[in-house]
Amino acid sequence: MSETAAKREANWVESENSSRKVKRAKADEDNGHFKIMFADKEAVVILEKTPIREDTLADLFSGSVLKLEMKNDIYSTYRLQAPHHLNEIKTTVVCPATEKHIKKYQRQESFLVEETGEDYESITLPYIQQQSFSLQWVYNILEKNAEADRIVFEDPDPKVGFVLLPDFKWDQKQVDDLYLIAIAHCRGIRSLRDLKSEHLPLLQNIFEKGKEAIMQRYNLPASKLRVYLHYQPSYYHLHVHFTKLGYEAPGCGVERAHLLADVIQNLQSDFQYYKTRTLYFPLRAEDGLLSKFKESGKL
Ligand code: G7M
Repeated sequence: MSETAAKREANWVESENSSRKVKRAKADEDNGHFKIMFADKEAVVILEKTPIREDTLADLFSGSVLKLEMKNDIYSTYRLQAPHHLNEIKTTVVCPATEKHIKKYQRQESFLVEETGEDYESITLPYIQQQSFSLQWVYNILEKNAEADRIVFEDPDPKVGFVLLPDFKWDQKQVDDLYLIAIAHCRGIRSLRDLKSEHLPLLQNIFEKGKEAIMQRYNLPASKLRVYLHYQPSYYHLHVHFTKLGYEAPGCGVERAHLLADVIQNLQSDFQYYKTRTLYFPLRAEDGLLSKFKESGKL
């Protein structure tokens, strides 16, 4: 540890219904990086300020303390201290976190990789077969062992069925940042690269029924939705992202997101499209897959 290192400890109180659990949380600060430990297990903790909702504005203005910072002519800036109930921070915890989880959430430079069909077979596939994140959370959802009360829609068919539920990035407090994921019931489709024309009924079913369910539950028409797959995904089990158009969801840029409507059309015109195409995607500096591309002289 460097000379600037500091240790902080706090009680982390978890409350679910009426029960409260207290865990000891330790943060070791080393040159501005925090390593968080819960009960001596390494953890990733993601803290996010959520959007301000229009329906809370009256409460916000009447219940806050305003401190003037500066005033100049018609312009002034303030520090606003909001009441407790409007000052929550959405907190996501991964614990115990693997080294790979810790790297995933660290700020890192990215590099665009060009992957031919052959590169996928010789570099990417062997890597993801050895190194990918556990899919336990996905199976827990499909088997109703977790998040069952959050399911928005399910088609139980083993071939074309799926579960639609809020992505854990969405706190569901406002539709402005709506984010749902549809997880296919069938197993074994790792990513875009495994998709063939035989999967068209599954993809079309997810597209149509997912849009219908979102219209029914959130009153958002298809024209307000961005429906896409990631390549590379973080989790190699087929799932589709549904986000509100206009919300810049992480990973919705052209270098990572593939519109489901395009994926369907591409497979309709060429059943081998995703097996043979060169695909481009960003990888972060410490991603092991990037090292494999470098070792193969591809970068
Ligand atoms: O990048 P990829 O296409 O693999 O996206 C996976 C999505 O799953 C991301 O948008 C994550 O936020 C979401 N996600 C990851 N986990 C571990 C969970 C979870 O446990 N529950 C839910 N509902 N979404 C998750």
